[in-house]
Amino acid sequence: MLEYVTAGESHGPALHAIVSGYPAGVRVDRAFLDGRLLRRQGGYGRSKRQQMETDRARFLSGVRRGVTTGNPITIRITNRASNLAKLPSVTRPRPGHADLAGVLKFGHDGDARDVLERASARETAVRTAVGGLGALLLREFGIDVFGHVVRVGKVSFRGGALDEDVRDASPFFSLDPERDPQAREAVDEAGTDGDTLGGVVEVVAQGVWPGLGSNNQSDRRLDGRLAAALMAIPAIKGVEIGAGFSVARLRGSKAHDVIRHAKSGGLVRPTNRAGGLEGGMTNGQPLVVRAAMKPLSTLRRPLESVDLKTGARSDAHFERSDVTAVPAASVVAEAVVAFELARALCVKAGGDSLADLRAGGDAYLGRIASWWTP
Ligand code: EPS
Repeated sequence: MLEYVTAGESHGPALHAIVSGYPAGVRVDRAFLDGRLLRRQGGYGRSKRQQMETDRARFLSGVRRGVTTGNPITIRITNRASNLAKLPSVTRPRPGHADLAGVLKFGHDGDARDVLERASARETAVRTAVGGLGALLLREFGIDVFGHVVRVGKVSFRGGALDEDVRDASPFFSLDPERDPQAREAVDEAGTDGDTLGGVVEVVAQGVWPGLGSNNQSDRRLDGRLAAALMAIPAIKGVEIGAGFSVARLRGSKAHDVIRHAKSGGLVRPTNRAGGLEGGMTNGQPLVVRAAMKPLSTLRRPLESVDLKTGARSDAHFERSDVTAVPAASVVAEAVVAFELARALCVKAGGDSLADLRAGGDAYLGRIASWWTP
């Protein structure tokens, strides 16, 4: 079973991930992975920390001569800003951050430093590398996972063709260059006010086989796994699949995607309100998921809090932070979706190696070819 754990503090020496169950025989395209890490560091509204880091994935196990071996894979990303021992105590918890709940949970004598070091979204760097491995596996099967930003604060971006060049040229990783200046203005205004902005990201996966995930057990439903993976990105407060919350307003007759014979053979779904998932399984349509990110909780103009050492009413702690990290969240969301899809594909096609996966995949796709083709 494809799975991973991560370790590392935001200002410790490095972030690590161990990925197990990854098939042998996949060429590890370092430029592909590092490109994603670089993209996660980008986007308008990021703090100076990103200028201090140059995130690169190094492989300490599970890869030989650039190809995965089937052994557990260890990834390391070095932190350049690794001054943990010198950082001050944090006794004034930030509303919205892990600080308060973490101190109550772990103790730490009223100091949230150890809590926030692990809660920091810096950890998503290594999750992006893990998801990149998922995306590499999917790419072998012509499955493409594309993340972009659809809202920053009150500015919504119109959708367009899923064009990497357009997205990557946008300071917000949007597909709507006309609206980027509006978003830039909103971020500048929030920054001047010592405030922060949230937004919404969307991930679309194309070429996905039907039948990934399962209706059979709750923990194998892919909609549930995707929602859990997306909600587990720091600051994500809501997840939608396909038409999402808006489908609740519709009658059943308007909510579902009818099934028709395609002229070219096979079946066609003229709409995709289900977002490519029915019954906890992919249905062969593009997968469409969205995640809503709250505004970051570290405010230069801090909110009201209480000093846990003295008990006095106090302004919350401030340390360097982004005005917005929604563009980065779109990269992380893309990564976690890719990992979940890769995991589900390994379950469906079976096999410890890429060759076995191909054989399993070919047999399956051959069996359903009169109904669905990639
Ligand atoms: C982040 C790195 C962090 C923060 C941010 C995300 O770096 P530092 O703490 O050194 O400034 O900029 O984390 C948060 C927003 C947070 O609340 O923890 C990163 O690499 O994404």
